[in-house]
Amino acid sequence: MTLDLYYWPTPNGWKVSIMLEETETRYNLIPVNITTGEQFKPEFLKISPNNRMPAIVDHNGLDGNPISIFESGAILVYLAEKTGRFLPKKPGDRYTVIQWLMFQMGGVGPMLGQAHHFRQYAPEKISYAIERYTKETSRLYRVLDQQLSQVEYVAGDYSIADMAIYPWIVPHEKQGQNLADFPHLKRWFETVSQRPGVSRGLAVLSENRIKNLDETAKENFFGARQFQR
Ligand SMILES: N[C@@H](CCC(=O)N[C@@H](CS)C(=O)NCC(=O)O)C(=O)O
Repeated sequence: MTLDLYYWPTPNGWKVSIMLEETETRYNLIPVNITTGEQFKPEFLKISPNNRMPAIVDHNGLDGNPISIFESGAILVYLAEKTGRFLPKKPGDRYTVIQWLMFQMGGVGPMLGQAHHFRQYAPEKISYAIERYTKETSRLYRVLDQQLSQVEYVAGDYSIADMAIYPWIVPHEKQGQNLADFPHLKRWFETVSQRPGVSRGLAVLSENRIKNLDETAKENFFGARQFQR
């Protein structure tokens, strides 16, 4: 096996497990239990200096040399190039996909992540923050709904942009969203959910899905551990 996937079952991890399953790429799964602090291990930090998963190491990179990559968007582009799938070659189409992938990386991921944080994990209920991120999530859902009223998949054909966005729509209830309010997004969500590669991607280590954070996990995610280095 030449490709190592450093992974834990969260929306950012699923992006890559879905892509690997969709392309039927063989890989060696390396669990990084982020609730117990494995993301801070020196050997993992060499691959992912931002102490976040997912990350990959391809021992047989595009030029035959080993390569390691962190940031899920970069990993998706890399795997699309390696497999020749889900990222069109034609510049117009290619940049439509990259544009929606960046929309996910710069907007959907960070904002919906903050909605999860303030709605569920923050030790105090700060109504300003809850309202701000819940409304911003609704706004981003509306942008997607509008786009999906015109095209079947986010960037036209099914692509890495869908694989990046879909995992973040899975926990829509935790973000205070009702998919019935976004009919085109709902139609897309149900279509993507039915893809066998998506089901296989979501099933990877699904027994370890994070439900409630214990004190150790909270300390690892939000406490001094993040700022020690
Ligand atoms: N922008 C990064 C975000 C990755 C990320 O936030 N991963 C989280 C889990 S979803 C993580 O590893 N957290 C560990 C930590 O906060 O220490 C990407 O898209 O790869």
